[in-house]
Amino acid sequence: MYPIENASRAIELLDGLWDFKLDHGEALAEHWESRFPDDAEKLYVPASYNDQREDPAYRNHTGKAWYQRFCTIPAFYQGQRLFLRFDAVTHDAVIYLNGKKITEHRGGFLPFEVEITDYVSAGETFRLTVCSDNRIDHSTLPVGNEEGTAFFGSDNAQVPAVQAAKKHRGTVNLPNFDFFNYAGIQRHVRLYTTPMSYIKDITLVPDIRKKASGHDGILHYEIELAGPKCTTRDRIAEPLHQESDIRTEELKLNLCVEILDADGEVVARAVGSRKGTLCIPDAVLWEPYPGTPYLYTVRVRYGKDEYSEKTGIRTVAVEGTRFLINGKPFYFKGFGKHEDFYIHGRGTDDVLNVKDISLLHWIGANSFRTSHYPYAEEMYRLCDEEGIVIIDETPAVGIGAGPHMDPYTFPIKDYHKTVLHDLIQRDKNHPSVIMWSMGNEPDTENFPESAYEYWRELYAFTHKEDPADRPVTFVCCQNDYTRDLVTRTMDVVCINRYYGWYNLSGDLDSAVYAWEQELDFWAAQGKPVMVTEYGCDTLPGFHGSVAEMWTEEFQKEYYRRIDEVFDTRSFFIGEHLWAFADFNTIQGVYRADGNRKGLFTRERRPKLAAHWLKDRWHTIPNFGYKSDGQSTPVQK
Ligand code: E8X
Repeated sequence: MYPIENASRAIELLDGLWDFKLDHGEALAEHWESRFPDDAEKLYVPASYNDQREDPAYRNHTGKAWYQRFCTIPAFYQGQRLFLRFDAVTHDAVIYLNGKKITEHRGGFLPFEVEITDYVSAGETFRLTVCSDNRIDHSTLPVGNEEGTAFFGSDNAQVPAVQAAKKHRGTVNLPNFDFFNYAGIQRHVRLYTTPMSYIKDITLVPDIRKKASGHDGILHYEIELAGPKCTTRDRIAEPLHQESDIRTEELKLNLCVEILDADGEVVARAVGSRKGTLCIPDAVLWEPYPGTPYLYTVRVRYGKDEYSEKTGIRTVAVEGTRFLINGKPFYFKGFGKHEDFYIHGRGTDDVLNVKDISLLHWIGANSFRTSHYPYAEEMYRLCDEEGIVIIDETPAVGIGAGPHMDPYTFPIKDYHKTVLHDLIQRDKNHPSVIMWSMGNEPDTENFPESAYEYWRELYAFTHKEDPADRPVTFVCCQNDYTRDLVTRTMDVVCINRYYGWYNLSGDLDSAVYAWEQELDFWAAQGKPVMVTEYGCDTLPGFHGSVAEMWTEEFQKEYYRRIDEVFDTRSFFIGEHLWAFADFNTIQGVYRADGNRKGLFTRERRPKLAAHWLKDRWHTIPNFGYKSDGQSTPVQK
C-alpha cells in the first residue's frame, strides 16, 4: 500500500543528499556496504544519477552504483513497527542496514519494502546503504541487446566497448528500447510506521447497480491484516461498536470499513469482516474529465491502525467493438508518455506531473499510456483526482532480437508474471487505471507461434490476477499484421504505426493508403482497435512552406491526414500520439538530442501541431463519438 500519514502512522521521507559512488568492480572487495569510500560525492535522491554531474562516467555508467546515508528513528516511534519502503530503484537493488543485507529487489519501476522493526530500535541512528544496478540483457525487463548490433558485425570482438562489456556480464549492455537507460534511486525512499497489529492490504472492486431511477454504487472490499489478531475485547482507543453487536460465540475482529463521500459524510459502513460488499445509494460515478472524477474515501480501522484510500465508482468493459466506461462507449484521446525531464532524468517529479496533467486538460486529452514502464504512484493518484484515464504498462519493452532469434527463448516469462502481479497489486484500486498493457512492441511477426503461446498465457494470467478483471492488451509493433497471430486476440487491438515516417517516409498520400488497407484488415476482426503510437520527429522552430519531414508543418499535416482516416472507422476507439513530449534517448544517428516526436518540447512548449490538435480534441466528446452506444455502428 502507498505509505500515508495519519493518527496511527508516521512517515519519515529519506529524500535529500546521499553519499554516492559508481562501482567499477571494487565495491565487493572493499566492502562498501560497511565502509563507504571517503571520496564519495553527494547526489540528490530521488532522481536518476546520470545527469546530476558533469562527468561522462555518470551519464554512461552501466553496472552498480552505491548510495549511503544515515537515518535516525525518532524515540517516539517506540512500540511501532518500522518499514523501509523504496518506491523504485532502477533496475536492481540490494539494501544493507548497518552493513547487513536486509533485502534485494529485481526491476526498476515498482516498489518494494522491508520491515526493520527487529533490526533497529527507536532512538537509534543506522546506516542505510543501497546498491543499484542498471545492467540489462535478455533476462531483464526492459530487455538489453546482447548482440551488439550497434557495432561492426563480425569484428565486434575487437571493439573496446564489447570487450569492456564482456568483463561485466559477458554481454553488450545496450538498450533494446528507445529511451535513455536512466538509473539509480529514482523514486522516494521512506521510513514508515504502523501499529503492531496493522492493515496490510486493501482490495477494492467497484460496480454499478441500476435501479428504477438512477443507480447505486457497489464496492466489494477485502482487507488483509497482519500482526496479533485484534478483537473487540482489545478495547481500542475508540470502541467501534457495542459488545451487543457480537452475535457469534467468537469475538469479532475489531475491524471497521467505512465509505465517506467527498464532504466527509459516512455513506456506507461494515463492521467485523475482512471481506464484504458495501452499497452507496445513488452513488456519484467517477467519470473522466471534463466529467466529474468523483472520489470516495474508504476508511479502514483495525485495532489501533487506520488506513484511508480514495477510490471511484466506475465500471470498465469491452463489448463488441466498443470500450465502455460506466456502460458508455469511450474514445481515447491522448499520448504515450515518458517520465523524463532535464537533470532529474526519470526521477519522481510531482511538479512536472501537475504540469503534464494541466497540459493534457489544455489540449483536450483524456488519457495516456505509461509507456514503457509503471510510473511513480503519485501520478496515478493525481490522475484519479483529475479524471485522466491510464493504460498501465509493464517494463516489458524490447522483447525481440531480429528475424534470426526467437526472443521467446529468453528467460523472462516467470519474471514477467511477477512484474504483472506486482503491478496489479500496486495499482488495482485506481479508478484511473482502465486497462493493463503487458508490454510494448514485442516481436510477434518473425516467430508468430511462439509469440502466441507466450502472450496468451500472460493474458490469461493477467485477467486472473486482477480482482477487477479489467481489459488486457499489449502494444503491437509496426509489422506484417497478417502474420501476427496474437495481437488480434487481445481485448483491445493496440497498434503502433509509423506510415509516413519510418516507412513511406514523407509520403502522406501513401501513408493514408496504408492505413486504409490495414484498417480494412482490422474491420474484419470484430475487435475494438486503437492506435497507441503514431508520429514523426519534429524540430521546434523548423518551418517550411512545403510540409516536409522534420518541420512543424509536417507534424500537423501528418496528424490531420491520418486522423481523417480514423474518423471514418467506427471500430476505431482511440488515438494516442507518440509522444506527449520530446524525451531523452541514447545518442544515435536517428536521434538529435533525443526523440523529437513530442507534441510538446521537453520543456513543455507546444509545437505547432499541438494547437491544431487542441482544436480537434475539444470537439471530440469522451463518450459516444463513434456510436451512441445503442446500435452497432456502420463499419466502413
Ligand atoms: C520511436 C518509437 C519509440 O520511441 C517507442 O519507444 C516505441 C518506436 C517506433 C518503432 N516505438 O521510434 O519513435 C517503429 C518501428 C518502425 C518499423
